[in-house]
Amino acid sequence: MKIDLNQLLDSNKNTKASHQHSFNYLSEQLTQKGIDVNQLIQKIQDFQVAIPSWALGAGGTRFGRFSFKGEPRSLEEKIEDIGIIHKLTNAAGAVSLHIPWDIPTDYLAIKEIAKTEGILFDAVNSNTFQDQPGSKESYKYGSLSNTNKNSRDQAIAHNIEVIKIGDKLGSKSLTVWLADGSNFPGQTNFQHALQHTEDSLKTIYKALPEDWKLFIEYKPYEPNFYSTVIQDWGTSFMLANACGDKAYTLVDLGHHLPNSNIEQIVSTLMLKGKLGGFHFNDSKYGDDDLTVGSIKPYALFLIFNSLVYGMENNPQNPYPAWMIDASHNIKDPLEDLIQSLEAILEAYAKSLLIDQDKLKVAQNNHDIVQCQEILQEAFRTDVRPLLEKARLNVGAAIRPLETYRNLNIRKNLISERGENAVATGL
Ligand SMILES: [Mn+2]
Repeated sequence: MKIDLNQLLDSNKNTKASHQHSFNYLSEQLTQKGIDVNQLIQKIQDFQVAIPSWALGAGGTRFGRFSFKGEPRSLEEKIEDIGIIHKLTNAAGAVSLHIPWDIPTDYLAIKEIAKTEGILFDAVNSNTFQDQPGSKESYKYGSLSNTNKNSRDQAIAHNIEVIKIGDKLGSKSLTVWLADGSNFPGQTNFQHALQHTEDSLKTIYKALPEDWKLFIEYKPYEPNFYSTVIQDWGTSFMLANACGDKAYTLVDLGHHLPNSNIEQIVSTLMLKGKLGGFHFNDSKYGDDDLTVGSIKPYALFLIFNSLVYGMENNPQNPYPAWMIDASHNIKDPLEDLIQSLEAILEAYAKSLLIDQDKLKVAQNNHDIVQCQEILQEAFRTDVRPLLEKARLNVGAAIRPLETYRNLNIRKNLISERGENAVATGL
């Protein structure tokens, strides 16, 4: 299904007056503070987040999966769904493919659909956390870290295959997340597991095209519950350094133990020029993969403060690759993604409002109260009219979720694809 531009214009007509009213008020307030509102809106307009190919269908838990109606039945339909979100929000201009769940069958056709929808191919993701039908070796006891060389070699070959697939589509980076670890004390030798992982990653790294990056994701636990080989940012950072200049750490918000200071991790990595990728989600207990901003919006704002500071002050760090890594178990996946994008842009816009010069003075004067006031002044600002304006400027929906519902998009997808259409891959 395609969204007609006239439908968007019609929908915007109904909300334009109330948007204009709140935008004028906010714009005047910000201008009085010496903020360049147009520059701010341009930055919001430019911010693009990749949608992973596994996020368009209903996810599940280890207890079960409740499918959502009208799910995309092919990679083509997944990209069409991202196109719908992008038309509404102007913030989802990229797709991140999971291999082997979403291997293109017709590269030219896929590239054409993506081009029509204005979607770029961002990082490609390898999968060595499950055995594929017919595969010779098993990952039951690990992939890149396995004591069995044949399993390691198979996992290395898979990653190199993923690079080749991504290269044909125009991707420029590979994300490696390993499920490798152990469930019980004594099960593995920590040093051997780490050494094997480093050696395997170095072999994959050698296969990277010149202009590619390798992102190494970390996670403290799950699916293994005693130890994980790449358990934290320090291990990832160490491995990235061992690989070389094109290897970076990837931060996934859900991949930390409770109450970890993620904003500090971000700052450290950007200072060292090693934050390559970033996965958004929210969590209450562990890697819950909940809608971005649904649980800890203030933490997200503080993390964005570190990200914005790094983007403005650390030329040694590349522009990070943004992706939403959430799971939609009971919500319409497209509505959930629209909510996540809104939360991301809100946190981004708020952190752009922080008066960095004033904050620096307050920090140097050890005026802690003033430091907090400066941060919270930005956080308390309702920036939604700025987001609306950024969308209105490019012909997207002023209020994407409202428009999604008014246009009956899910109903249309169901009538096109059927009630029982289940997303491939998951
Ligand atoms: Mn992730």
